[in-house]
Amino acid sequence: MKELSLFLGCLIPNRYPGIEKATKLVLDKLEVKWSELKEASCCPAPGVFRSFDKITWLALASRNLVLAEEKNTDLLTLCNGCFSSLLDANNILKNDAGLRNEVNAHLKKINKEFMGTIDVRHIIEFLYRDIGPEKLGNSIEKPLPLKVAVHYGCHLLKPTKDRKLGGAECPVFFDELVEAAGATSVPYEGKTSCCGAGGGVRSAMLETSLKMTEYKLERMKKAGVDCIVNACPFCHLQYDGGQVELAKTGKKYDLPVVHYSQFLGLALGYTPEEVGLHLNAIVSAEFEEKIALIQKKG
Ligand code: 9S8
Ligand code: 9S8
Ligand code: COM
Repeated sequence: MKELSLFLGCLIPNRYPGIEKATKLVLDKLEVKWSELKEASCCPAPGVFRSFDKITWLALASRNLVLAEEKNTDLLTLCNGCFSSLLDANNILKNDAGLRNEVNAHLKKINKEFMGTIDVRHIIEFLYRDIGPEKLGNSIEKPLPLKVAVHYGCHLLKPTKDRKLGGAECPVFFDELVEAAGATSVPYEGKTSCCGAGGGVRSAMLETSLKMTEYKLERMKKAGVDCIVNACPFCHLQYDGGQVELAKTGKKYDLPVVHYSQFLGLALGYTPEEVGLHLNAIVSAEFEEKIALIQKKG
């Protein structure tokens, strides 16, 4: 495996920089070699660009892929949308000479060429396949005995054929990582369904997207969980900001939202503030106290 370049995308630096910080802390602690990917652009968001114009999507994605090729590193994404866009574009361009030539004609104008020499990873997929739940479990310093609603998100799972993570109906890999941190992944109805944000739904039809979020939140709440753990800053935003939007219509959930990098960071002994939980819209003093207590004891 090559070393990793961090691909942050748009949402993490702009909305939830704590996810970036937590990821860096966690990678360093696990002694994973990484570096920044300078001059990257939007991946671009698959649900928007890919749906409207395939060549524009591929051209923009290929530029990001080439930046990693030039460093001879694989790309590590922390977002399902970025993973989907870059992984799928990389596979298409590696396998379709016609599209590759078309895209390379665009890249030539900026003196770049797609070669197809690197792989695209997702932090969950990387931790699961390259480190593994068992080894990860052994490095946990402060096991978190919490009840968790795991939210996979659509683009981490589908299309399944290139993701090397098993099927999309009853996935287990993310639950295993959450349990490796000492928590219990609680089953709930509609677990693999969408948070409501993706595919431009949040931007174009906020009310519809919030209905989908409400569907999920109701079922998570009913399952009696302490928090939601996700793998994608867009899902993170939808659950966190969505709860604020839903509260305006009298629906209160107060469920803390945690990206897995942050969750793992807590289990490795970093404080809620160090992993950026205070940057969420929904800040639960009760949850943070619980973590502090666990960490003091553990
Ligand atoms: S970049 Fe621009 S909008 Fe976003 S975060 Fe993830 S998907 Fe890729
Ligand atoms: S789920 Fe459906 S399209 Fe997606 S991955 Fe992140 S945002 Fe939430
Ligand atoms: C969701 C990304 S993670 S997109 O809105 O479908 O592009």
